[in-house]
Amino acid sequence: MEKTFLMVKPDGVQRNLIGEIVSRFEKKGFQLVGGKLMSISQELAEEHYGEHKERPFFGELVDFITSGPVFAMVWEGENVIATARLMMGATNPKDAAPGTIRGDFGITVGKNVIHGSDSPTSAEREIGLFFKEEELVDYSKLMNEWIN
Ligand code: DAT
Ligand code: MG
Repeated sequence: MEKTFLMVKPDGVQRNLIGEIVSRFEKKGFQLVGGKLMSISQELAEEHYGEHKERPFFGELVDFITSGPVFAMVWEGENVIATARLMMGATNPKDAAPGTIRGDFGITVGKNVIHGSDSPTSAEREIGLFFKEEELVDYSKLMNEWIN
């Protein structure tokens, strides 16, 4: 089953949005298979956002993501990578539709509440960066029969 890496960013944690965000993915029908509150080191931040190394906002991005705890998660479900991106909304909250997480809770691109993997390749890479194999739990819920 497809898995993705999602993370409530430091602004989302400070604003008490962990529960709201987890709740949206639970209600959608996706399954939480791993989650932890953690601080991101400078090294992990630079690795995670490596694709943006040359961008002018890279320093700001790394400073922000290491500025406070984040809530890192792995979610599982059919098409969860693309669907989670839709549920997050556009990168810049000013372009994110109402009803999406960024559309409902964000205002500026710097502090956009949530991160989500953008492809199967990045999902696998990011899950591996943040979680050990033994931190992911394989289980099934009877509820799945009513969703799929
Ligand atoms: P996303 O988080 O939607 O995958 P991204 O990978 O293009 O977006 O960029 C990663 C993060 O970098 C994004 O969530 C917020 C920040 N960012 C992106 N574009 C920016 C910009 N033009 N100015 C400042 N921060 C930016
Ligand atoms: Mg991205």
